[in-house]
Amino acid sequence: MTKKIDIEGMSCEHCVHHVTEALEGVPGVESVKVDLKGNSATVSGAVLDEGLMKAAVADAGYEITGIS
Ligand SMILES: [Cu+2]
Repeated sequence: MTKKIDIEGMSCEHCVHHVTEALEGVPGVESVKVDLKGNSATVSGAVLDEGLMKAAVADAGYEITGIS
């Protein structure tokens, strides 16, 4: 499955790197593509746990404001 995640707090490529690493560390996530201008990320994997993704991004210092 693939989900689009809205993320608040990203301002530069370092943020993109942090968010990408955070999401890649979530069990089940196979690929992550962060869109800095769109304040979003596209995440793919067999299983995507919204709670784990929210927690991982929060730990990195950003906020998931929506998942669709
Ligand atoms: Cu930054």
